[in-house]
Amino acid sequence: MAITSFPFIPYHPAKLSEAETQDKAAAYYKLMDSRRSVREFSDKRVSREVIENLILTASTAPSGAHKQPWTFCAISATALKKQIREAAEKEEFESYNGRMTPEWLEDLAPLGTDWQKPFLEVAPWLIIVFKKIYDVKEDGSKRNNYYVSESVGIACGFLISAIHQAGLVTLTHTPSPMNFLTKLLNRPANERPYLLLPVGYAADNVLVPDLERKPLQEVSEWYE
Ligand code: IYR
Repeated sequence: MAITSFPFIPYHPAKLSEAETQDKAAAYYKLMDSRRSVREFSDKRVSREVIENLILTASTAPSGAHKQPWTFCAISATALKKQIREAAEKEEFESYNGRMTPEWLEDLAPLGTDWQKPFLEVAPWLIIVFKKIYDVKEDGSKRNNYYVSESVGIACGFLISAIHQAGLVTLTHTPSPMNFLTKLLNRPANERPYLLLPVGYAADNVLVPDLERKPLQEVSEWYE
């Protein structure tokens, strides 16, 4: 073990029976398999406290050297959501009308997406995730972060599962290029926009594409 003067404390993971572990694993799979990306939202209010807990959950994710290299910007302000929608749609219009390849557009066709993003205004909250490519210390000096994209990706996974288990919906929106978000949210030089997640309740009678997930044998190889 590494010689360290840093404190270690006891950790007591849940001790479950084999049967409980089996049930929990199956139940969590069932819950997560019922998640769908949703693009039509209700404007029903979601409290700030709910969003705070979702963000706290995301921030429990493991990260390189425990740097937690992320900032979650939570937006409910109507005027700002409108500005974000306008800027995102401007970029998306260009993407759908020339920047994306015909192959890409063909791959996207089953999802029914286009350049219009009304959910950016309808959803009660937008969570915009920024990755911190380095930290700025109090004296203004820079300190490196590690595996930043991996860390922030994992945190976003935690966030998406937390949103789902709270009975809310989201989608991973990546307007491209995303630098307009840095400007609109006035983010510092060490942050880069990573992902935009609208959060709210699904619209009544919402439809989602009829997609199937790959079976276990297609997504796994076993070396027992
Ligand atoms: N960013 C665009 C296009 C888009 C790209 C992929 I890959 C998707 O899975 C979905 C959409 C948009 O948000 O519409």
